[in-house]
Amino acid sequence: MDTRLPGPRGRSERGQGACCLRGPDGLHQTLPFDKLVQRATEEKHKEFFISEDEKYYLRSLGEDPRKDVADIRKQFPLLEEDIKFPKFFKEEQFFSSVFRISSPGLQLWTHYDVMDNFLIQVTGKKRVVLFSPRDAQYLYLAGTKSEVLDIDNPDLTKYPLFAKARRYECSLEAGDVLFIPALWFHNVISEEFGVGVNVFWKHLPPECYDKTDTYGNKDPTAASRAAQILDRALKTLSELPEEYRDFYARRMVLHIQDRAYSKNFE
Ligand SMILES: O=C(O)CCC(=O)C(=O)O
Repeated sequence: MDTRLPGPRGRSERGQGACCLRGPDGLHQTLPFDKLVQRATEEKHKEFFISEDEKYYLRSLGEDPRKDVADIRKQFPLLEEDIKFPKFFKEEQFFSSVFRISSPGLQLWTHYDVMDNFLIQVTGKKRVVLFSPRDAQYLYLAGTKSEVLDIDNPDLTKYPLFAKARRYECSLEAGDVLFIPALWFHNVISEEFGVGVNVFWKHLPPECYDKTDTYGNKDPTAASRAAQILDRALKTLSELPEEYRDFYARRMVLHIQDRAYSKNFE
């Protein structure tokens, strides 16, 4: 069974209540919170949905996941007293705090978020592999995620450039806090049953962020607008015969490199 999950999947509805899980077939199942935690601690289950070695993952959400962001202090008020966020940002920069519970062996695919983030490990061990945003060209991106799922044994015939991506690896244990800067790619594997909390905050001026973003992973509005304009430019280029399209596309790439790449890197 493939234990790598495509990003957040668990859904919590209130601390003591039911958790909603999405199976591979897209169907939703609910499980009482204590049962979810119980199953997440087990490597092999007596009770399961699909297979005895299935993995469980809780990623808490806001009251209305389409409108509200997760704040562990609101959805799990009993834990509020226990939560003290590191004071590295102003209260008004706070975006979300996400409760995460994972089975041993659960792996989240490589992705980036658009906000700075503290990943706080409460219990269990986790391996985190990070890639610089400047290695994005080697990661075969589909949106915010990398298509290279098996980062330890990548298929280099399919993904030859991945060999050039430089990985930074660390191990988190209970009490450790990892700072994951915005745009840094991260791949997380829980080596043991794990409980953790994320804190995301806005380090850019608030107007830069997409107001409809409840997960902290929608690109800043200027980046999305620029991507739309680029799509229009590409459509316009497609009016040309292939040889011309290729020539002008290469000139555009050079123009972008010259005008928009930072001179401070490399
Ligand atoms: O630790 C986890 O379960 C996931 C962490 C993560 O993806 C994040 O911090 O954005």
